[in-house]
Amino acid sequence: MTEKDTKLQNGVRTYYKNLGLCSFAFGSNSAEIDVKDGKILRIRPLRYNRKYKTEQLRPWKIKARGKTFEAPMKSLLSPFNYVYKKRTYSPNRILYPMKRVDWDPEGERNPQNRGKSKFVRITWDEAAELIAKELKRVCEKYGPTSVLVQGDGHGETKTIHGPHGCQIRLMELLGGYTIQARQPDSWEGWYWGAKHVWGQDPVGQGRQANLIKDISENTQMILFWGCDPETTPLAWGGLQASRLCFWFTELGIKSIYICPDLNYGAAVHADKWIPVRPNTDAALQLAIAYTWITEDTYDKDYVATHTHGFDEFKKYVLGEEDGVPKTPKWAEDICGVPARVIKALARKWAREATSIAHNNGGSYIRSCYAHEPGRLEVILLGMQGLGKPGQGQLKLFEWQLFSLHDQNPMPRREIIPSPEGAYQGFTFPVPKQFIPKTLIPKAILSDEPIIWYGITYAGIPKEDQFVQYKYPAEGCSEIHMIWSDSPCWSTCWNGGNMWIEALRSPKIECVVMQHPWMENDCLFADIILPINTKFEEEDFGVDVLGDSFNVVLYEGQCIQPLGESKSDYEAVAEVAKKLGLYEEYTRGKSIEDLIKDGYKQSGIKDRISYEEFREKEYYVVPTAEDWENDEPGFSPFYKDPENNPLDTPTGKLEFYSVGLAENFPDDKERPPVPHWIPYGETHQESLLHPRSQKYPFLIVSNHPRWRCHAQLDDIPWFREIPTCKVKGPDGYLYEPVWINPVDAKALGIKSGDVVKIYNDRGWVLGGAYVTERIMPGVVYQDHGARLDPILPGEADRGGANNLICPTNTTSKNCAGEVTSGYLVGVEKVDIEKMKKQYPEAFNRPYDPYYGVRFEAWITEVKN
Ligand SMILES: Nc1nc2c(c(=O)[nH]1)N[C@H]1C(S)=C(S)[C@@H](COP(=O)(O)OP(=O)(O)OC[C@H]3O[C@@H](n4cnc5c(=O)[nH]c(N)nc54)[C@H](O)[C@@H]3O)O[C@H]1N2
Ligand SMILES: Nc1nc2c(c(=O)[nH]1)N[C@H]1C(S)=C(S)[C@@H](COP(=O)(O)OP(=O)(O)OC[C@H]3O[C@@H](n4cnc5c(=O)[nH]c(N)nc54)[C@H](O)[C@@H]3O)O[C@H]1N2
Ligand SMILES: [Mo]
Repeated sequence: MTEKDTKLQNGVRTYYKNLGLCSFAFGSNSAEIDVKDGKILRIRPLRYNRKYKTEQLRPWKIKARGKTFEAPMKSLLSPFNYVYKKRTYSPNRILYPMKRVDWDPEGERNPQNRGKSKFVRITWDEAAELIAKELKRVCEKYGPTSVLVQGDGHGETKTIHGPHGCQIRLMELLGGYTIQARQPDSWEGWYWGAKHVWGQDPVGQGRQANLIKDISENTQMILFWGCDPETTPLAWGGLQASRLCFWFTELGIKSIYICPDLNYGAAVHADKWIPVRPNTDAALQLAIAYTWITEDTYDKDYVATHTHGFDEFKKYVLGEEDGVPKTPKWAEDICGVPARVIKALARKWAREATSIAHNNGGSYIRSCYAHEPGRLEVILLGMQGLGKPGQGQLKLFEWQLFSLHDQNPMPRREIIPSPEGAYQGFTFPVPKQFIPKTLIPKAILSDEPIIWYGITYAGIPKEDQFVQYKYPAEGCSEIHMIWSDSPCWSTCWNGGNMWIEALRSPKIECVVMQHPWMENDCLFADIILPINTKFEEEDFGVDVLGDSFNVVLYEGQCIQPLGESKSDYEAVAEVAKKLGLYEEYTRGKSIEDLIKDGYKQSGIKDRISYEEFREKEYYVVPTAEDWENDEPGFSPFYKDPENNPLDTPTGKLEFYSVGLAENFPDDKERPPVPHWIPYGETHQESLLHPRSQKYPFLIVSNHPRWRCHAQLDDIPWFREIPTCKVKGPDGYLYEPVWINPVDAKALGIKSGDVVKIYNDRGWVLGGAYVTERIMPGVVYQDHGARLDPILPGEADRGGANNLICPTNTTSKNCAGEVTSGYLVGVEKVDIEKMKKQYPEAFNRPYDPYYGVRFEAWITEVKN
């Protein structure tokens, strides 16, 4: 009997896996996977004390106001985890390598047909040979920097089988490459803005240590400002945030939600919902500051000792700079919040210990000029004494990011284990040539060199934002080949239609994509490699981003790889073999060697032996004994700013940014003191701009309730839910578009109608969902829907609204993405007429449970 057999119970073998969709080896959501007869039976929470004694784990307890909040003894999985077997067995899985029918490396390459022509099955041997040959050819002709590696993105949390960036290791052996540098998309407003007020490298969000205890004891009001604790923690935080919100209410803390939509968190937890027009928060914030200044209700002593440049800020707020006092009435007309509500909010905030809660900040920190509301929020917190008991900026998930203890608001765990020893995916070194992800289409399409500031990786110190970079870099080539393992740029980044144009450019001679599912950018590839899911491989994992405990896992192989699929690590290895670089690529290490390396460098080797770790298959890190002593949030700075300075040029909260003033003195779009900027040189996406006559709505494009970005759009259990998809009159399941009844009436739209959202960058369809949960003048459609092109580069049936979001970045000198809060028009569509107009797009083989069928894209049917 093998070791595995001895663990069978009723024919069921249980495996342990980290099911977060965060990737980069970090994740959360440890689960138990039950497997029977080679198939996944069910997915369940990990029981921490299944193999460890409860007291060994030292489960934390938070006691406040006579009540107790405790660590649960099982992981708090999200719906995304329970359904993941559906994703594994999805009919959209790519099960063998493929080649585009009219891409001939020896003859016509037909780049203009990418996204139109279909695919034909080839063998792994042929695919690896084709890729190796193309790599050699372009490297000889143009140099290795002509290969663009798209090796970033979220995805399955894999370590050895790194979901992204495995090709980087091979390209390094070939002498170089160009990397798509992923800008800090989750945190644009904090990164380009807040950092210049309070430092807080690398991300720009506030210090988190022990904030849950502090808030539980001291806070009277929490502002959930652009925050949905019932939705966005689902992807890799689980349900701890939800539990926390119930706990706050139990304690009598008031929950105020400030957002254009009554989001899912607000629907359950809000004491009050304050609807605000998308990306007009800066006006609201300025009016709050105005109220405090004119009513003399801000903390003057704190401002005197802890901040820099208040007078400059005050001048702007009072209208001494531009003749416009930023009164609540002034703000009302811009942001839609009645002046009396603004005043009431400002007064309550001045009276009560208030914290602001975020997941990552909401879509307004991913909109035009997002650095302005990002900076203003920190300034408001500062005006009331940031760091006083109960006054902080709380992050409701993604704890211990960048392996920092002070990023965790929950009781500290003894260690933050590291996956590094085993990790084979994306690596950090910046190669000779890189391009911010937001600028990739422009870089490819432009005949001139392009310039920007900052390396833009999420973890770079703020001083780098003052350094200018260029493409093509000195001594480097233009891009002629693309190798992507994250083929969802079109539905996830800024201006997908422009990206499609770039993919079809004759400059691009070869496009290789590796992915588990036939989706999105895959449709535009020349060669496709089939990738498997984490259930199909053995791996090493750590769980540190959420929940109650940190966990280290030996992740056994649950099932055999489906079809001919391989992991990304193995797929690149096939190409390495053809180039004679297999040994160098794997450094002679087996998977078992890498698991051992992972264990050795994870930080747990003095806590549990390798044998016991392999026997138990997971290790739970106990709560630190002295966690209650950790100083919460900004308390050290509040108590003693001289000895605990911030990481800013003056060491203080900079209402006037010294770094920005020195480096960009003439930047009207990010001046030293934050401003309300409705439009400017870079963006004209405001209702105050004449463009709004043509496109009279602002769109909110949130992180999807029922997906993780581009992931999970083919889950039948979700697709049945009315807020997941809206069934059109033609039976197609459209991506919902929320419209207020007032607007719906004016436009003659009712729930279930197919609508078109459009602007000068193209149009996408959606299914109308008429509801008062969205404020008038605003429409809401989640981001990341799966592409179903009507006219590639112009129109889409799937509802991938990123195709039509702005192509310009946050502002002139900030290369961040703008993906929400922009202008669109909305109208009802006659679907029968449209069907006749675009018969090819509307007659694709389709299954409501999964979406467009795999067969739509291939010339031969499977089997
Ligand atoms: N409209 C709008 N757009 C936004 C935002 C917004 O708020 N609104 N937010 C932005 C933010 S914060 C983010 S983080 C981005 C997210 O953008 P991404 O991180 O790019 O999106 P994901 O869909 O999570 O993942 C990337 C891809 O990896 C694939 N993948 C998963 N596992 C594997 C694997 O093991 N191997 C391979 N090869 N592929 C795998 C997925 O299927 C998907 O295609 O979107 C940004 N775009
Ligand atoms: N279910 C699910 N969970 C996810 C993800 C996912 O794709 N799906 N993605 C993960 C990733 S990568 C990230 S970065 C985080 C993102 O986490 P967040 O940044 O919190 O997510 P968002 O959905 O962008 O915004 C949250 C809320 O902000 C509000 N909002 C939108 N626009 C505005 C505005 O202009 N002003 C104000 N005041 N409020 C606004 C909306 O009510 C929205 O529900 O989520 C992570 N978790
Ligand atoms: Mo993100």
